[in-house]
Amino acid sequence: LRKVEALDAGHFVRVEWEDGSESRYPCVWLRDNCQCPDCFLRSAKARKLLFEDLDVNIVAKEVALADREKISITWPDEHMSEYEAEWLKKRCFSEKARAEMREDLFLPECQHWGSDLQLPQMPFEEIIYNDESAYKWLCTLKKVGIVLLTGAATQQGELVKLGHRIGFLRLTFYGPTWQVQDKAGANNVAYTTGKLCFHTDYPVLQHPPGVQFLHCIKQTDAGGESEVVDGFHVSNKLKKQNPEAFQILSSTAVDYTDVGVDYCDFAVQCKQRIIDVDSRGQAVRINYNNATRDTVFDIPAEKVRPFYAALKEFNDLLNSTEHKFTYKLKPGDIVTFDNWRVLHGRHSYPSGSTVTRHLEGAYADWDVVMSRLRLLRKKVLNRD
Ligand code: OGA
Ligand code: NM2
Ligand code: ZN
Ligand code: ZN
Repeated sequence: LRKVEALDAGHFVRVEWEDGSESRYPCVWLRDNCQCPDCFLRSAKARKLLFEDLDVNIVAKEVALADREKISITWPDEHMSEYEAEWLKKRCFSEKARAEMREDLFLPECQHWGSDLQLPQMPFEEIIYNDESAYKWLCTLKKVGIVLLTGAATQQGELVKLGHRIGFLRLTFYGPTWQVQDKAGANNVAYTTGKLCFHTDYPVLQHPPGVQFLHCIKQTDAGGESEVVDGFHVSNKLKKQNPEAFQILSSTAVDYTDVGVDYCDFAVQCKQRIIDVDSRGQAVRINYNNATRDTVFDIPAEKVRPFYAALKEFNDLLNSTEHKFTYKLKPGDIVTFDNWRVLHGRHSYPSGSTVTRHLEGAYADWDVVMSRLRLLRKKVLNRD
């Protein structure tokens, strides 16, 4: 830091850095983020200052450079605030600094793929015991949307270990973990030997699980292959090739239903758009499971056929050989994937009197996964 001054009648503070560049900070934000013990609870890294005690029109009364490492501000009521150079630099409001901070916090980089996917693989053991490997696993999961972990034991319980590795698993009505196998009186189409067309799990929940784990314990000889497709990539394609279909799928609220008994009894209902988009029209979450799409469809009758036509376009694109990637899980494999982005399916397999195929499944929330990723990064890269 080499200079600090108040601007705009005290509404802004401008600082000049050693390299000659500058940053400007709104005073209301500076006062709001005073780091003194009265305003900030250090132990919780959280604001103590109440919003009602903040004057949103506040101006700085006096600004000063304290050595070259921090600035101090005196407010009209004589309250004093100090801000360290490094702390300020990180929070610079320039477009570039904010983009960097955004990338650092949320890792928005997204590599789209089609049938050319090079399925990322890592040994299960490694990510359990090695922080660098675990960090790499989660970075790849975020960026590519899918990672295959290999060499897990061929018994139940490996996903509970994975849950402990990240923090905790997401409990749903199907239990803390759930067994995908042919079941008499199945309470879900997944628990049969039938084909599952491309879907995301659990769009019937208001906040569908962000991450899914499927651990192959037993695999059938015939059939049972897995398929995945990049839902964001296909959404982009749809938007280009058929903007009207994209518009319909990203605006129509589809009813989902799931009624039954498992971990406990349930009667879940939800409305979801099949392609969820952000304010810029970018797909941020796919909510599509044809099996749990409700018979109830709460839209005007004349909009029904156009909706089906749009969904057919999307479904066809998902299934095009250009987009889908097919593989077969081996006992000991755990596929981990972004359930908001990657749609998955499986081929049917012969039914019989004994269980010939068994996967254990579990969910995690992106909040938990990203939290672990940030902590591992800090540890591995030895950063603040
Ligand atoms: C599921 C599912 C995949 C499989 O249970 O939701 O997609 O390969 N299973 O059985
Ligand atoms: N299972 C696999 O949306 C769904 O019903 C997906 C969920 C039964 C936990 C299947
Ligand atoms: Zn203060
Ligand atoms: Zn599924």
